[in-house]
Amino acid sequence: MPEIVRTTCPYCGVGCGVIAARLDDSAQWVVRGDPEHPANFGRLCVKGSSLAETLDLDGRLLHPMIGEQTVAWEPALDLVAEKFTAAIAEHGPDSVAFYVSGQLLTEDYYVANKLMKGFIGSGNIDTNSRLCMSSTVAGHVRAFGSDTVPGCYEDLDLADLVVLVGSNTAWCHPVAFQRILAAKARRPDMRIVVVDPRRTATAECADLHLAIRPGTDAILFNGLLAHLRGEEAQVEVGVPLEQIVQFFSWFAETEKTVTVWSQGINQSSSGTDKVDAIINCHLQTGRIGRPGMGPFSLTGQPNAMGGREVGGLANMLAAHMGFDEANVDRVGRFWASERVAAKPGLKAVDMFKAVAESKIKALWVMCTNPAVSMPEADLVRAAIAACPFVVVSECEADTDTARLAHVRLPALTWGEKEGTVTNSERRISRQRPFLPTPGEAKGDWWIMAQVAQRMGFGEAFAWTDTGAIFDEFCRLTAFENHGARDLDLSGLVGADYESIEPIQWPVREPGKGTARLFADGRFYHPDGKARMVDTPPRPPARATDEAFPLILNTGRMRDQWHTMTRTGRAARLAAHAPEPVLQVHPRDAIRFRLADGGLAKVSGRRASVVLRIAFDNGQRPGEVFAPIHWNDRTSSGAVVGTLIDAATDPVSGQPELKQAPVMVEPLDAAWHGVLLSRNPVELPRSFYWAKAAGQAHSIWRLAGEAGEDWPVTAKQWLGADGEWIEFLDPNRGHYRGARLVDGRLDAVLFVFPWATDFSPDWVAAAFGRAAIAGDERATLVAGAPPGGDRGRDKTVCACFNVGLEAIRAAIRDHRLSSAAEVGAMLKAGTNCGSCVPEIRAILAEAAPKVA
Ligand SMILES: Nc1nc2c(c(=O)[nH]1)N[C@H]1C(S)=C(S)[C@@H](COP(=O)(O)OP(=O)(O)OC[C@H]3O[C@@H](n4cnc5c(=O)[nH]c(N)nc54)[C@H](O)[C@@H]3O)O[C@H]1N2
Ligand SMILES: Nc1nc2c(c(=O)[nH]1)N[C@H]1C(S)=C(S)[C@@H](COP(=O)(O)OP(=O)(O)OC[C@H]3O[C@@H](n4cnc5c(=O)[nH]c(N)nc54)[C@H](O)[C@@H]3O)O[C@H]1N2
Ligand code: SF4
Ligand SMILES: [Mo]
Repeated sequence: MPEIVRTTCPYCGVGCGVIAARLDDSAQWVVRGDPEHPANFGRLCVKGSSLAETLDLDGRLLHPMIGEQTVAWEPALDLVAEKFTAAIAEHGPDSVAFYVSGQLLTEDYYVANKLMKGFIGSGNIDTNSRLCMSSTVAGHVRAFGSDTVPGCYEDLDLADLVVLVGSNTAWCHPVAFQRILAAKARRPDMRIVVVDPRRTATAECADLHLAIRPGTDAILFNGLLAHLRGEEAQVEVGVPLEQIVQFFSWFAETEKTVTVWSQGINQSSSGTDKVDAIINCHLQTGRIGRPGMGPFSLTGQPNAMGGREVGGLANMLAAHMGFDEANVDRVGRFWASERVAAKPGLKAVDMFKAVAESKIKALWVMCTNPAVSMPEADLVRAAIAACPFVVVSECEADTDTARLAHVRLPALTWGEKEGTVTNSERRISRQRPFLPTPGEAKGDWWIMAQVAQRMGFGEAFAWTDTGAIFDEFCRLTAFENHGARDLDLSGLVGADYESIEPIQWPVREPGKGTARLFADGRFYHPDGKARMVDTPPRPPARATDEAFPLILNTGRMRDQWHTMTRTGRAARLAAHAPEPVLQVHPRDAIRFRLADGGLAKVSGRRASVVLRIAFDNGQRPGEVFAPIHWNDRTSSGAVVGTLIDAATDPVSGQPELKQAPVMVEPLDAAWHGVLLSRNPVELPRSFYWAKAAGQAHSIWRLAGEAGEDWPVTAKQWLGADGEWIEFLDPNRGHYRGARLVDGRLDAVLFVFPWATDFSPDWVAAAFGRAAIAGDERATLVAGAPPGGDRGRDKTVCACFNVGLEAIRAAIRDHRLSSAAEVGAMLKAGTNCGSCVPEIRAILAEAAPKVA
């Protein structure tokens, strides 16, 4: 019997509908876009379309663990309840804390919030959305009186001007970006402006790219506001005046303008003001809530919005209600609890400071990896390690944070769990399970409800399924609402949970969602009006100096998700960026003696990381960029959060993650290596390594400072038994060794005396084979593929595995001049489209030579 399950992608806030299908029990699941889902109409980006490659159970946490001991659920839940109860009894409710995530489902999130704020009676629940969306939440509340996203994706189709600010939409919200490009293809007069210090893949597609000095967005948008009011403005943001004039006049003359922003705005010590500086320009022109126009914050995580709805941020109570007396009373009556928290709790940065100061005696981390993703990650790690009792709910057995836990609780994850998520346009969609429950794993809501019952809050946590939780949440949004709160799901109360179709809140009547708000000029401040907030520009909190002369900007790569626990499983996704690199302008490279492809030590005040240098002309001189994804499981030391001070926005508490002063120095290695192995390898010494997924193996890039006796070292790492084929040139520092077990390739190590982007694709392919023929064995250590070419290339299109060289050759040989022509010839860019901006950049680079 064919099985088909409609669900939602677990990655970004675009919230694409996904169909998982298989022909019968024995077949593999395949995943494709849901043509009927209004967020994507069938499209998926490369991460979404690779989901089926991430479903294996390798490395999953399948049983509760106390320390290193596997235990049954009963003792684990009892211990958690006992430790939290004891801490509360001895030190009060504010001595415990939950740190949760925008990747929890709404039902999970609701239970977490109800338990902490409703029954433990503390506001100490905060979320990784503090690092992500909190400046936008605060900016919305100041301007609108509510945390409301006024518009929807259709506005991107209808706009005549789309301004993308601090958003690498092409890589981070690819399906929304495809929508913008499709609109532009239909209506070439439509314009795209990108405001980003870097020339990103997004900027490659823009009509105008303002590569502003980091942190100057408020100056730019205050200047725009003055221009719109017919006033003079000084706009010194590090770009030529003509470009500013061009942007201002396009904005002034284009009624249908959407301004999209994300982390380049939010992750700032003045993020809330920057959000309001953008909103001010839309309020000034009345461009809000009408088709094709509005300020539009793209949410990052799949359920960042759902978390904001239930009240997962420490400074909100529940369901868009704050901590004023009337709301505390109202929520208390709804939950039938007399202990509802009466004041906000600790925001993420302050929460981990309180952990460090021993004020938090019991901490529960769910569905997030703060040991990697927090600023001052080194201090956060030390704080968690010293906390008397730490619980981590995870689907992975080993993460940088889980390593520090006293108790690890196995959570169901995407494909297994059930609930709802809300995307960037306020659209609620179902996530539905299609895989069997692995091991003893349980839904996050179930785990918390069990602990709540053991803490004595039984009746309030007695649900038997997620549908009942969702219904309770909908009733809370409707409770004594009378139009006073934007978040109103009264039309979903009593709905058939199984068959809920994607719908945008507010839902005041069954089946009737709301695409846009505020077109009527009514907002949620008591007087019904919006507020223009004064937003005097402030520079980033930390300035460069002689010791730390460069600004480190951090963010995302196209094909990885956060700390790589899911995307890191797919070989297809590893190909685009197999190592953590530091992007550096060639001018800075000269200044700091850095070589393209060499290693460098990047230092902040307390810590340093090692990254590979990549020259990039799209970087502004004086600024470098590093990805956030690599962690202690995938690298020897590339956690960029350790370099960043936790300077926060005074209103939102969001930390400044985009502008950190650093020093960069070249790192001379005695040797460089590439290691491929079918099995995990414990690398015994502290040198540089970064690990990536291969098809049937993993691949490590290595480097070390001291020479090795390679035939000996290789066998220490990989095992001396089995059959070894080796090549050694001791004088020139080359070594190549392959280990076969029962005729099958087990591991290969290549060592070079210099840095190289050597990529042994022909050896990688050999891992797929059951046996290696005798005459083929020598090619394993040949240092070049049988054909002769050294096989060095960079994957551009991950869907069809098309490399940079093939695209360059096709452009050159066939005089191709558009991404569409490249697609027609090589298929590159024709599936998910994520690489189209890169193909355009390759075309641009080739253009003068063709002409
Ligand atoms: N591939 C991929 N996609 C993702 C994610 C992922 O991990 N991988 N994560 C998801 C999540 S949770 C989030 S929050 C979103 C984030 O999505 P984005 O915000 O688009 O991604 P980032 O790379 O963090 O940063 C965006 C841009 O801000 C720019 N920037 C830095 N400083 C400034 C500045 O001062 N002014 C301006 N105007 N720009 C600046 C950076 O150069 C960068 O290009 O992505 C989501 N989508
Ligand atoms: N320097 C710097 N730091 C940043 C950012 C930046 O741009 N620069 N961006 C920030 C932003 S916007 C974000 S959103 C954060 C993201 O940072 P994190 O939230 O720390 O990153 P993830 O890897 O998404 O962590 C999710 C964890 O949940 C686990 N998990 C997956 N599914 C489930 C489930 O169903 N239940 C449970 N219990 N666990 C599950 C995964 O295995 C993983 O370990 O990083 C922030 N940190
Ligand atoms: S754009 Fe990609 S990552 Fe985001 S929801 Fe859609 S398929 Fe998933
Ligand atoms: Mo995020």
